[in-house]
Amino acid sequence: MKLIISIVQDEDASRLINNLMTEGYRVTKLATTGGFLRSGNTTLLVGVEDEQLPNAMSVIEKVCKSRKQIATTPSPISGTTGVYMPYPVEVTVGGATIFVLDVEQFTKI
Ligand code: 2BA
Repeated sequence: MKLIISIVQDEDASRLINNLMTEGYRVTKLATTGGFLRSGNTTLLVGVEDEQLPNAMSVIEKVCKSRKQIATTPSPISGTTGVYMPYPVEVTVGGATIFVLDVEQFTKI
């Protein structure tokens, strides 16, 4: 058995959950925050049998789109004033950041 940990954009989360559930997967949704942008994203936990992994991954790939986002990160531009200026940078976020872990044990009590 595998555990898919998939970090996706909030905009894609609802459709992804629907598609995964329609295909018979069980999903747990966590509200998470990215360390770099400090904005909300969604982490989905999906436990699957080994043979289901390729199909589950293809569902995620189909739904999750990459997008460009402007991030204003505090940056050390101090000049003579010593003031820190917000510095806008464009980053490409997603489609999905996916970790696949081996599950040692799965129990429901
Ligand atoms: P964030 O950390 O908010 O990162 C959002 C996007 O900002 C990233 O998109 C990437 O394009 C950019 N970015 C992140 N760190 C950067 C850096 N040090 N310098 C320049 N640009 C940077 P994604 O790579 O698609 O990541 C989307 C979200 O997935 C991340 O949100 C984070 O929540 C998660 N994530 C990505 N890689 C991860 C990892 N190795 N471990 C844990 N979480 C990860």
